[in-house]
Amino acid sequence: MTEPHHCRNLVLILGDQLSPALSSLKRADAAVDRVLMVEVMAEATYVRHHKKKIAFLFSAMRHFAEKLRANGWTVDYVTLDEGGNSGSFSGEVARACRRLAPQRVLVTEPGEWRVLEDMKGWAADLRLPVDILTDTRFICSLADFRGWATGRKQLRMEYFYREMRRKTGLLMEADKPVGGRWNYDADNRKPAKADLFMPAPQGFRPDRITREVLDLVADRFDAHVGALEPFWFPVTRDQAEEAFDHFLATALAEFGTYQDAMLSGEKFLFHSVLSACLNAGLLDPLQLCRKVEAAYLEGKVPLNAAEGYIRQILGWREYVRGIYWLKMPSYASQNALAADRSLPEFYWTGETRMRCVGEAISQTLDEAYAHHIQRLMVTGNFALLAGVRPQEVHEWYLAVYADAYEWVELPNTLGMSQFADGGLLASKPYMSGGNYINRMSDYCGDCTYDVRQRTSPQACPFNALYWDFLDRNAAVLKGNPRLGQPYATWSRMGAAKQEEYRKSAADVLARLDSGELV
Ligand code: FAD
Ligand code: DLZ
Ligand code: SF4
Repeated sequence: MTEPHHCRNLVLILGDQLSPALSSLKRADAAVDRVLMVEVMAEATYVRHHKKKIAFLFSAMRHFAEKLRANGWTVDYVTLDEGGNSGSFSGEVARACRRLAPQRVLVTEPGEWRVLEDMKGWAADLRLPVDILTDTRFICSLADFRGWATGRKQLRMEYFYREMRRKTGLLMEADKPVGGRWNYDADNRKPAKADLFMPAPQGFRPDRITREVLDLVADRFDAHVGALEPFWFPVTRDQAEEAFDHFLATALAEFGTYQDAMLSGEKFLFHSVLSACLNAGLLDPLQLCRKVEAAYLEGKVPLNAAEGYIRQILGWREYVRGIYWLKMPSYASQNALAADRSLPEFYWTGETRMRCVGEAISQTLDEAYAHHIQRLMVTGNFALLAGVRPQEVHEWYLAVYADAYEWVELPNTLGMSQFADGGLLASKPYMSGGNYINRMSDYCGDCTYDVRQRTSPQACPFNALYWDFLDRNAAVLKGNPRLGQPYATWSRMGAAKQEEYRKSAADVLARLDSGELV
C-alpha cells in the first residue's frame, strides 16, 4: 500500500475493466490522480465462482496494476489478504476516500445492475461527487441500442446485427453484405470427426504474480467449485492478443463449419476461448472484428468463418448487453414457463450417466469453459426440459464460467436458453431430444442410455423429456408458429403413445428429485 497522500480524483477500476482506453482513465491525469483497484470478498463470493475464474481475474488485475504503474500511474492495489480490507467495493472506496481525501471519485459504469445500484448511493454516503462514466468499450452504446429497440415489436438479434454491419462497414460492399448474404449459418452445421486436425488454444505458463494468486485462491476458496490447475489462461493484454493471433492462424478458418459440433474429449474444437479475456477488458471487440475481416480479405479464411465469428461479437455480444440494460431489473426474476424444479446436484459434480451432460459439466469444472453449443443444447437444454427454476440455472452459469458477468450471462441463460423471458430473445425455445445431440456429437455412442429408444428405462432421457416439456407447457407454447410442427406430431401420436412419454418423463424427473443417479 502506498503512503497516505491527497489526490485530486480517485479512479476506481473494477476487475472487468482492465483496458487502457477505459473512460475513467481517459478522464484522469496520472500526475495528480490515484487509481484504486480492490480484491474484495463480496465480489468473489456473491456466487460461488469457479476457482479458475477468481484466479484469472485476480491475476489479470494484478498484472494490469503493474502495467499502469509502469505507465506512470499511482495505483493503490488492495489485495484480498490486506489487513483492514473491508470486503466490498463500497467499503473499499470509503476507506480509500478517508485515506486519500480525493475531491471526486471517477468510475466507469459497471457490467452488473447490483453494482450500479450500490454505486448510485456512494455520492451521498461519501459526501463527494461520484462520476459514473459511460463504458465506451462496446461497439454499440446503450443509448444507440435503446434507440434501435424503441418502437419495435420484436427485438431480433439478426436485425440488430445487420444494423451494426451497416454502421461499422464490417464485411460490407457499399450498403450490401459481402457475398450477398448477411448470415452464413446454414453452412455452419457440420459435426466434427475425431480424425480432424484439432488446434488448441494458446496457453501460458503462470508467472510469479499468477503463482501467488493461485496460492491465495487455493487457500481461501477451497470450498468453491472447479479445478484450479493446470492454469494456462492469458492474464495480460499482450498474452490475450497473442492467443487471438494464434486462433486466427490455426482455428478461425474452420470456426464456422464446426461451430455447432461437439466431440468427446475435445473441449475447445475450433472456438477462440477468449470470452474471459474479452469480458475482462484484455481485448477490444471492434479490433478483433477488424482483424477477422482483414484475414478474410487477405484470403486466409473463408467468408462463412469470418462472418460467423464477427456475428458472435458484433451481433450477439452487443445485443445481449443491450437487452440486459434495457430490461433490468425485472428481467432477472422472469419465469415465463413457471419452472420450479431445483437444479440437480450433478451440475456441481458432473456425476451423471448422461454422457453429453457429464462431458459438458466435467470440462466446465476443469476449465471454467464450455463452448456455446454445450452450454445451450446440452446443459441448458436439459435444465429447460426438466423444468429447473431459471434463477438457479442462472446462478450456476454465473458461477462456473470464467467469462460470466451478469450483463452477458443473464440474457443468454434466462432468455436464450431457458425461455424465461417468454420469447423476447428467442422466437422459440432452444430445445431438442437426443437426436440433435447425436447428430452434432459422438457422445451417444458411449452413453449408458440409448438415443434411439424413446420410453424404455434405457432410453435417452432427453427423448421423453422433450415431448413432456411440450405437453406440460402447451398453454404457453402451443400458439407459437415455430412450434406448429412438433405440436402437430404430438397430436398425431395418439393418447397411448403420449401417455408412455409422460410416464417415462415422470420416471426421469422422479429420479432427479430423489437424487438418484440419472
Ligand atoms: P467463440 O465461439 O470463439 O465466439 C467468439 C466470441 O463471440 C466469444 O468469445 C464471445 O465473446 C462472443 N459470443 C459468442 N456467442 C455469444 C453469445 N451468445 N453472447 C455473447 N457473446 C457471445 N458468454 C459470455 O461471454 N459470458 C457468459 O457468461 C455466457 N453465458 C452463457 C450462458 C448460456 C446458457 C449460453 C447458451 C451462452 C452463454 N455465453 C456466454 C455465450 C457463449 O457460449 C460464450 O461467449 C462462448 O462459448 C465463449 O467461448 P469462446 O470465447 O470460445 O467463443
Ligand atoms: C468477478 C470478480 C471477482 C471474482 N472478484 C473481483 C474483485 O475482487 N474485485 C473486482 O474489482 N472485481 C471482481 N470481480 C468482477 C466484478 O464482479 C465485476 O466488476 C462486477 O460484477 C461488475 O461487472
Ligand atoms: Fe446424451 Fe442421450 Fe446421447 Fe446419452 S444418449 S449422450 S443422454 S443425447
